[in-house]
Amino acid sequence: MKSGTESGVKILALSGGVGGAKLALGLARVLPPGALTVVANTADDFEHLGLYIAPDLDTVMYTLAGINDTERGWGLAGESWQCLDALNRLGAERWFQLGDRDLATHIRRSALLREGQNLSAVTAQLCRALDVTVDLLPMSDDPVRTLVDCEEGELPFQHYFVREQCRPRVRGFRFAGQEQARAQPAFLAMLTDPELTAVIICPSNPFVSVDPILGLPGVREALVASPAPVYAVSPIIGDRALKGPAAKMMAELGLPVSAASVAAHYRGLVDTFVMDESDATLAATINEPGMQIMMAPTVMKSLEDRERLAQQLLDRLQDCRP
Ligand code: FO1
Repeated sequence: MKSGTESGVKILALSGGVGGAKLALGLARVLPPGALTVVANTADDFEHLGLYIAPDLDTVMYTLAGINDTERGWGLAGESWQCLDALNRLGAERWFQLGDRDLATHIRRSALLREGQNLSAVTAQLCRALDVTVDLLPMSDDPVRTLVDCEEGELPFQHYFVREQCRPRVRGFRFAGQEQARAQPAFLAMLTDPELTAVIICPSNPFVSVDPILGLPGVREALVASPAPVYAVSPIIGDRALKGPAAKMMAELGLPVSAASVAAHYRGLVDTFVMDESDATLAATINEPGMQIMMAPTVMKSLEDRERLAQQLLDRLQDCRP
């Protein structure tokens, strides 16, 4: 098969953690080499036990490397927890589970960052070491941090998500540092590339995984201006999120819990909104200006499911090409 650059196909996928990583893997497997760039959310990164942790970036990296724990959704397969146990014995907190092998990633990344490399360079180095051939970029090399406004006040994202198990009722979100941050330069260059084939917003949480990326200076404007079609796959099917707290957040924000709310969230930005085929009745009621609806099987349990959804997106792109 011709490589991505030879074939001229250039797909840009925007991803959060688990759900996004599944589609990213499907795309990686059906696209020619070099055709896919994945931009991952880094607003849920944080410093913990003295290390720089990048959960979404790592979930995508481990998934693309085929070494992720598919049951848990995050971390590495076949993990052990001896270091965390030992740290805990020495008085360290253990609410955030860092496995022994996963810790190697955080130790190495933290050291390289301390030496002065930026997150993009470090990510590229880790990906090379793990034989990830897809271009994986952090959304920015600058710090952006999600703060969850909830009944307890403003909580850093991982405190809300992992330590508090998403229990507090949310009122809104703030992305500290977003206005000053620069979108990763290769990401921004792709958005303004006239040769870009398509942008695919993966089935990730629109509020805390995709909005941190879209809100970076210049990104929304570039997406709107880009002649490339923008696809978004709904992470909500029926009245449930495939994974994580998206449905709970929607309800607490006073929005109807359905893919229609996700479509409304992406109004003016997305050309084709992809909904699960089980939501056909709802799909008929969605009338967002400029937005087409595509029905597809979006539940990705197996590798075949991931590849099938990816292939259907590419087939649709092919059909719609002038
Ligand atoms: N999620 C959890 O629910 N509990 C954990 O202890 C946990 C640890 C963890 C360690 C490394 C990593 O890369 C991810 C980890 N996650 C954990 C997942 C992660 O915090 C969230 O899934 C994302 O931040 C939301 O996209």
